[in-house]
Formats: sequence, structure tokens, C-alpha cells
Amino acid sequence: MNRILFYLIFGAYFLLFTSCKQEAKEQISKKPNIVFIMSDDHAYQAISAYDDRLINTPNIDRIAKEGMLFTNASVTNSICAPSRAVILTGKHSHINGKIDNISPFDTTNVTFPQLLQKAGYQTAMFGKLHFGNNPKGFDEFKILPGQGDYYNPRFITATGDTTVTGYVTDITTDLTLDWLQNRRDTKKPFMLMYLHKAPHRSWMPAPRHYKEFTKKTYPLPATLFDDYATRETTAGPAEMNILKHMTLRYDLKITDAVLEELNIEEHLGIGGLNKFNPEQRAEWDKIYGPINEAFKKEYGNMNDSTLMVWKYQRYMQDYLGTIAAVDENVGRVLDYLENEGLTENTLVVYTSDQGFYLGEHGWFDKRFMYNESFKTPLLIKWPNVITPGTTEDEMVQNLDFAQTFLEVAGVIAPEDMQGKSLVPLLKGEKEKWDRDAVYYHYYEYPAEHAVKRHYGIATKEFKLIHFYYDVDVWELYDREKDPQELNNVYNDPDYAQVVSELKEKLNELRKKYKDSDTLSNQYIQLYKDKGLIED
Ligand code: SGN
Ligand code: CA
Repeated sequence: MNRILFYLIFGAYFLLFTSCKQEAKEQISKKPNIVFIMSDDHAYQAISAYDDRLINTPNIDRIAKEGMLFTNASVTNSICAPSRAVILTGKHSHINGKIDNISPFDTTNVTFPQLLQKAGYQTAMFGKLHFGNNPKGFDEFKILPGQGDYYNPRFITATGDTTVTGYVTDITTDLTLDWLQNRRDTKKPFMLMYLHKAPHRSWMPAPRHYKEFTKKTYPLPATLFDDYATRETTAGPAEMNILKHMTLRYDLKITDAVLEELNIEEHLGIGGLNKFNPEQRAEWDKIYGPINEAFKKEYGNMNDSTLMVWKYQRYMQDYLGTIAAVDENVGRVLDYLENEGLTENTLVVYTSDQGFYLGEHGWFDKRFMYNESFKTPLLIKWPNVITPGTTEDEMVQNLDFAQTFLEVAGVIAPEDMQGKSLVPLLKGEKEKWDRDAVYYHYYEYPAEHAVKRHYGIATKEFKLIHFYYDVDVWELYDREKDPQELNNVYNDPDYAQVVSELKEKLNELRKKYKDSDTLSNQYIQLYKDKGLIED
């Protein structure tokens, strides 16, 4: 009898214990999943939710349709690895130390994935990171070395390298879906970073898009022939002009044979084209061969202006062609979430590591605090929280992601993170959002593209920028009257009051974020120490 009683009591305790444990697990698994999708150099001008003149991106647009489109999202430092460091740490470049693509990421920084992992999230990263070291805080990662390759890319994993035949955007998605399908722990919430290499230079589309995109012509941007008046010593010397600096071979896929025949010499090589296998090369040549032939015939009749337009069209064809594959693959991931019943409890972000020039100011590339590279696309969906189809014009930054994701996961963010959780905006509680200015600081100079070091402040109405190091130039833009930022009005007496107010505000921001001339000088000294500039 005693024994029966013992078993009954033991059994009841056991049931109670396991059901509590089960409940705890369910609690954890009810926490929202986070899918962070980021492409590399994806301009907002090339997402139809923002602007449908260049390309239709129905899958990326789905995120805005079902969620929120941010029209005033920006980065704090418009270049790849620094942007990723800001996203992971929630700290400005001068604090996390990753000021440029050259210096290594300091892995003693605390990152949000580490905190989510500790809080019971399963974490994974696939695609481009560009840190030079492996990410911390991930249960699984498969990342491209450095910039990675468009064709037959190699991936670094925790257990060694693997090279996969095919096209990088498709493969990055295959790896992501394989993880979701086969290694996701259904008892845990997950945080997935799904990071495309495309549409980064040198813009190589997938074979299925060659034909369609190389036949298209695109509207010319209004500022394609910008003469950089009022910005002679800042925008003027930048080496990212499509006519002068975009190369025929590396960027626009004109062959050595054609260049030789036309007596054109170029320093950049053939880039990703040497990664093709013979079948891929043949498929490429079928479409790009005739483009080469046509160029050979037309080149003799071209002047600077017609060559500029030809280069712009060729650039857009390949750049936008790579985005077609990104959009299709984003669709695959959204479909997977839907088919698996994960949509309801998953927050999905689509963004880019920065914006990009698609011919505005005559440029490609990024780096400047001017609009097209400062602004970054941001679309977020989170069913039952965000009202579908909302547009949000508050000034948000990549600095805000870490604290946002921590709040979504119910984790208290470390005090020294410098962003602001976007959760109030996602919930439509705008009254809880009080930011009226954002801070920016770019460092990588002297370097490729010759964009000078600068920092600045942006409000919705104005942008004040200080270029320093080998110049000492201030610029002011009236964003409402001059959205294309063609007219630097810093010296216009009508704006004297604005300048003085903004300088004060800029100083306050620099204090708040703990940036200073002393730090700028230390980062210059770092370049001297490394021999990147002369002492
Ligand atoms: C490469 C590109 C540059 C680009 C940087 C940074 N040159 O160096 O055009 O600005 O990457 O891009 S290339 O000849 O190698 O293509 S970033 O997105 O990684 O910051
Ligand atoms: Ca980039």
C-alpha cells in the first residue's frame, strides 16, 4: 500500500514537473522569431515599394505591404563592414572600433546575437559578413570569405570551408532554407541573419536573368551630369564617376580582345568572370558576346556624353539583374515561413548595409553622407503588431537594430548601446519617439574612391557636413528645397542662423555619442601607424 502511495505521489510530482518544464519551453518558443535579411549595396531606388521606375521587386515589397516601409532610414557610416559592426553592436563606429573595411572587427564587442543566444534563441548566419573573423553568438554560420564570389562561391563554416557550384544568391538561400528545414530547434525561438552578397560590385546576374536585363534601357537620373559646383573640393575629387572611374572590363564586362582592338588600357582585371566553369562561361558569352560586338562597333562614334549614357545603361542592366535574383530568393524564404506556419510569430526585416548611387551625381558606390548612400532601405513586417501597409517617416538608423531585436525578445539591452528600439514605432506609438536628428561619421580615406573623411548631422529639413583631414570644408543642404543636394548653401547669409543652430546641435550629438576631434585624430594616427598614410 505504501509503495502504491509512493508511486502515486512520485507520479504526480513527475507530471507536474514535466508540464512546468513544457510550459517554460512553450513560453520561450512563443517569443517572436527574427529574420534579418540584408543585401549588400541595395539602393532604395531599386526597390519598387520605394520607386518603381527601375525594377519591380514584388517579394521584397510584400514585407512593406504586410508591414512597415521606413522612408527616412539611414546608416551611421556608409560602408560595408562598419555598417555590419554598427548593426551587431548597437554602437557607432568610433565606439565599436570598426571604422572602415580595413581594420579587423574587435570581437570583444558585445553583439545582440550573443545576448539573444544566451536568452535561449537559436541563432544562425548565412552569406556575407565581411569582418575577416568569424561571428560570435551563432549556433551555425556559413559565411563568404571577404566579399565572396558571385559564381561557385566558397563558404567558411565552423568546421571548415565548403565550395558550392552555382549562383551565390540562390546558394545563400539554399543554405538558409536547409538550416530552417533540417536543423531548426522547434522548441526555441530563432534569430536568422540571411545576408546577400548581391548587388555588390562587380554586378554579375544569374544566368536566368541575362537575357531579360541586358535588353532593358533605363531612365537617366536628373543629376547624371552633375558638375559638382559648390562642392568642388568634396564631391569633386571622389573617384566614383561612371564616365571616368567605372571600368569597361571589370565593371561592364567588355573583353580583353575588344579592349585591345580599341586600344583601351585599364588597370582592373576581369573580377568574378574567372570563377566561371566552362558551361557557365558559355552561357555568359552567348549573351555578353553580342554586347561586346555592338560596343566595338559603336565606340568610335561615342563622345563623353554618349559613353556616359552607354556605361550607365550597362551598369543598370547588371546591377538590377542581380537584384532580380535577390527578390526571387526573398520570396522563397517568405513562402517557406508561410508554409511552415511561422509567419504569424516572425518579425522579418529587409535592409541593405547602406544605400548606393545609381547614376545620381554621375556616381556609383556610396560612402558619402549625401542622400542616396546615407539613406538605406528598411522594410519590416511583424503580424499582429505592425498595421499592414504603414509608411513611417521618422529618422531611424542601422544603429537601432540591436536594441530593437533585444526588446522584441524581452532581453534588457546593455546601457552602453547607443541606438533606440524601434518597437514603439512598430506598434504605432509615435508619441514615444522623440528623435529629431541623427549623426554620421565616415573614415575610410585615403582609399579607393577617394571620399574624404567627414561627419555630420541630419534633421528632416537640413544636413550639415564637415569634411576634414586634408580639407576643412563645411556643407549645408536644405533637404526640402534641394532634395538632390546640388547646392551647398553653407556660405549663404540666409542660412547663417540655421548653420549656427545646427552646429550647436551637432556638438550636442557628438557629446551624447562620445565622438570628438581627439578620437578622429586617433583614427588618423591608426592609418599613419599602418603606413596607409604618410606621417
Ligand atoms: C570593393 C569595391 C569598391 C567598394 C568596396 C567596398 N572595388 O573594394 O568599389 O567600394 O569594395 O564595398 S572592387 O574593385 O573590389 O569591386 S563594401 O560594400 O564592401 O563596403
Ligand atoms: Ca556594402
